[in-house]
Amino acid sequence: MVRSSSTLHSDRLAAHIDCILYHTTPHINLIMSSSSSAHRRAGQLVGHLAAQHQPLVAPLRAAPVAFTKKPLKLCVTGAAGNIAYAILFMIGQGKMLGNDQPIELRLLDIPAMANAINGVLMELNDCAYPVLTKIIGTTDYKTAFEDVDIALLIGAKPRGPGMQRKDLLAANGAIFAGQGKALNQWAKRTVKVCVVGNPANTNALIAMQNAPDLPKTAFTAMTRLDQNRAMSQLATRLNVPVDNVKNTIIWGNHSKTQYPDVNHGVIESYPFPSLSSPIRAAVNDDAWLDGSFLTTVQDRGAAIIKERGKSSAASAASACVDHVRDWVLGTQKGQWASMGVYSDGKTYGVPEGLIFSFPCQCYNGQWHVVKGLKIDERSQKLLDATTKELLEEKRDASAAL
Ligand code: NAX
Repeated sequence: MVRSSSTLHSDRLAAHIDCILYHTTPHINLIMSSSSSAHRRAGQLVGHLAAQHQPLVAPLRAAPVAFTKKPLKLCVTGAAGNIAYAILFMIGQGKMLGNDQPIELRLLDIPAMANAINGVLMELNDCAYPVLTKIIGTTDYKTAFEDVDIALLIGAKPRGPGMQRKDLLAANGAIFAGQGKALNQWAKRTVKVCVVGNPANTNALIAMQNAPDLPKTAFTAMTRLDQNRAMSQLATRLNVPVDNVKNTIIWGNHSKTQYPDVNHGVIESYPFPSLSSPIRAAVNDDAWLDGSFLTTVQDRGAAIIKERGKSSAASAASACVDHVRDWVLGTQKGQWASMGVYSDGKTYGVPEGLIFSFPCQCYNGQWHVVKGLKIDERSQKLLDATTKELLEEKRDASAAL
């Protein structure tokens, strides 16, 4: 572009004005509040400079940012635990619902953790996150769940030494039955519930069964961490950005029987920027996809405990952020999110009445299972195995309650 000498001259002048303004702006503010004639002169100066070079003056006049959205009430259970210690700060940073969405946070844990909840609350306050317009710590279900829009049911009883699976199901069944009843009584009728606490699918089912006045679609279990783990394995294997890996699916239970399915996914911009390739073709190694890829994703939780000495916390928190964000704000066009949702008995042969992970698309605040995918014989066997486990968990949980 050819620029005239007068344009260059005015650019240089503008740079000088920038410099003057940068150094004098705080001073001008000070004068403005101290004397009316100085105020007038300073006002004229600012007006004059503003007319010449708008951007730097504009912030002087900018009003404080006001939220235009109504606050959402969001409850996190297990608020004194590890996952909560990561997710609460992500929520405060606006990563779940956007930084234009004010949130009233409720932190729920058991009475023995009352001091710990208070400590977390103090730290959240100290972060001075603008989106957190109110934070309440509580051990009481009514305070936690009243009028709540979103409930993240993270708190659960961990498996103790020598604990049988049916004991674990019984202990958690009691917690999630109680929380289901409390949500039924207190929550908004449009509440969205994401169950993270294990066994997540069956806990979500129990909560749902105990909330007959809420729609079944309100209850979901988190399998997004498994999806993210699968995407990351594929991206590493192919040396592509993880965002290029689309539509991997987690079917079934959040457990070792889950089926991470790559048959419907693609790698975008692979092998060339203008092309997309089916994942199987891109990887070109079925033995790996059907072998160590599968077991790595299925066993990832245990592998992290082995290395870190503690279970996944930040990655679980991040996945929960992804789950809720997609549910509330929508999945991107053509993209699927794996979510444990209520099975209606008409989809992919999964019997009615389980919380089963399916590929979903979300829009208008609702999830919709992606229908019509072709399931091959090998995949069907894997779907059957995870269905069988969920039916057993359901039976054992009902027997224990
Ligand atoms: P922590 O043991 O650190 O924290 C659990 C918290 O829940 C504790 O503060 C405990 O006091 C509280 N709690 C127990 N009963 C409660 C109740 N009735 N009401 C409210 N709070 C209650 O566990 P953390 O590492 O945070 O994990 C939480 C749960 O997530 C566990 O069940 C864990 O197995 C599960 N996970 C689920 C994942 C998933 O992908 N769905 C992955 C990560 C994680 O393993």
